[in-house]
Amino acid sequence: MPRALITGITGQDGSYLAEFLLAKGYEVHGIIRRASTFNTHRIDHIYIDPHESNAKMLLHYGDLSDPGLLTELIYNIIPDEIYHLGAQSHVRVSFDMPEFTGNITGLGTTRILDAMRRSGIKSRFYQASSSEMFGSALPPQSETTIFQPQSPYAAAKLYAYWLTVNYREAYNLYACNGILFNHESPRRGEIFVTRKITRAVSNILSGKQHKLFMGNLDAKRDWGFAPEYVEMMYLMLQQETADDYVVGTSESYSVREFINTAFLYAGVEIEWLGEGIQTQGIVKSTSEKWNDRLQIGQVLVEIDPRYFRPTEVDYLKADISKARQKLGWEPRITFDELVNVMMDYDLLQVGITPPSKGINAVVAKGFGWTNHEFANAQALKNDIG
Ligand code: NAP
Ligand code: G4F
Repeated sequence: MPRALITGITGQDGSYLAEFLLAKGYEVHGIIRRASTFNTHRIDHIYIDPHESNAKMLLHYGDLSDPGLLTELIYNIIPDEIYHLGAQSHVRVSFDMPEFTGNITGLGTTRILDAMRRSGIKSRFYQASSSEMFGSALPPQSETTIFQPQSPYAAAKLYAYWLTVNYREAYNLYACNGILFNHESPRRGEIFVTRKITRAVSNILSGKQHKLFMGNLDAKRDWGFAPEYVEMMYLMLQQETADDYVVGTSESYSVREFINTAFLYAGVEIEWLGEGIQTQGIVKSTSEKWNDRLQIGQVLVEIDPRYFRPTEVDYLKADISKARQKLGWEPRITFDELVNVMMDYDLLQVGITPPSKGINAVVAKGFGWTNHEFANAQALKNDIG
């Protein structure tokens, strides 16, 4: 039975990857941080008590700041594959905590690679590199684009990227960089922009929130569906030789377009007034359902400069030619389907029956294994089976 070790197993990607590898028959080991409250909600549904003979997911306490422990874990587990996803992953926060971000997001990778080198264990290694490393480089960005990082997070990821390349060349390790563009899902952390928007739309429609306060509306991102992207992580480690790959959709949309699409799916048309920090998103029209809750002209979106970044990444759009050619990568979930599935989930959380077009689309395209998010939703049970 193949054995994998995942750092960051409690995160968005770690949870999907764990599910994916368990379904492939792997024994999955994950490193989790001790917290004063439970932080395992994304993996609770796949957890089986280790005393049971069918328990294939085993969790170990650890931290990326602790090299001795990482070495011990790798030495004892002897994983065939290591997926290094753990990081301080928020770009805005990295400006507030630059040194911490360097320590965890940058040096964390060194600690794992060096644990592999010192223990002599020949695991295959995946580094969660990021399109954020391209920074101000013009789109479309590919494996050969020159990196121009614009944040402490991007600089830390770039250091980790080069360490991965260096250990591959210096010590002949099977080590890959997946340079992944933004990928989202109902499990996305609540302070990343997509989830902030889908939660806010749902909260506004249920009367729990009055307005959505935003930063830069004009930044453009190449947004894909996270469960698809973890399949690519796995594929990168199954090749004959280790290499680095860009993974994205090759389509790009602005934050403003994301907001429009999310509101519209729920039955609210947004019109934009003003410019810069005076920009406002108001209700242009609504479906009948919201007549008693929203008024035409009501302000739903405003700008709060607190959410601006000291330096911004304006435009990310992937050139996926290499992954397409060598890994057979073809993104399956469209931008609209992604927004829809996130909206379906967040509407359910506030007790609103969602249109369900999103969940039906992802199930129809073979992502039935993401269904647990919707398992308690009576309204959807008949649809998703
Ligand atoms: P995420 O949801 O923020 O998850 C980050 C994970 O890292 C969590 O499990 C977190 O644990 C863990 N972690 C943080 N600090 C740690 C530490 N000191 N020691 C051990 N574990 C620690 O991130 P994600 O969206 O799943 O992304 C996964 C990886 O891909 C990250 O490295 C991210 O930078 C990178 N990436 C993400 C995207 C994207 O669009 N999602 C794109 C490119 C690259 P807790 O749960 O305890 O906080
Ligand atoms: O959702 P975001 O915070 O993601 P960002 O900065 O692109 O980083 C994410 O993707 C990277 C891959 O490129 C990952 F490496 C990284 O770990 C993370 O997953 O912000 C997206 C855009 C930015 O331009 C930001 O300025 O949305 C803009 N934005 C506008 N208002 C906002 C907000 N972002 C957040 N988080 N909150 C706002 O209110």
